[in-house]
Amino acid sequence: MNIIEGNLALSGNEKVAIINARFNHIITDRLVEGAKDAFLRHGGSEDNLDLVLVPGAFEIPFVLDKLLESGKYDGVCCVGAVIRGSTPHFDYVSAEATKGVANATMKHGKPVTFGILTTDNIEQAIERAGSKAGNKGFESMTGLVELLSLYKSL
Ligand code: INI
Repeated sequence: MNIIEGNLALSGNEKVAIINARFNHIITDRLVEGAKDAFLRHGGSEDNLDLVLVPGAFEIPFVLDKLLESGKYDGVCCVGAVIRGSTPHFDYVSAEATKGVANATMKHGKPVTFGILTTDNIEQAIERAGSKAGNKGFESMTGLVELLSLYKSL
């Protein structure tokens, strides 16, 4: 059986963007730190890493679409934190962010990863932003590194 899979080694030439939603930035800034750390640890060059800031997770898909359309990036890592409140707002924002990221990814055929937390409360978000449940930004960028490698062999 031929197994086709990516590895976790970047050449240093890959051009990558992180899109970060500023909403809940106490959390999302930690996700960016994790994503940057993963990119550099796997051999990425800081000069080839751009950070694009948007107001909230709802805006991530529109900017993702533009970045992929530009042809400047080999892949994009999306991070954000949608935290449930007392109204249905959470459901709309998280659904649009999820659907929108998937749609833009399918449209452009480039590697994109989803590091947008959707949590019931701030504690769950803190746990996933560099404390007891790890750092989802780091995990999301690590996934992107693997996909960048895999796409070269597909
Ligand atoms: N945006 C988030 O990224 N996280 C949230 O938890 C959130 N909540 O709960 O309101 C949120 N709302 C803002 C939204 O993403 C848009 O920026 C805003 O509606 C303007 O379009």
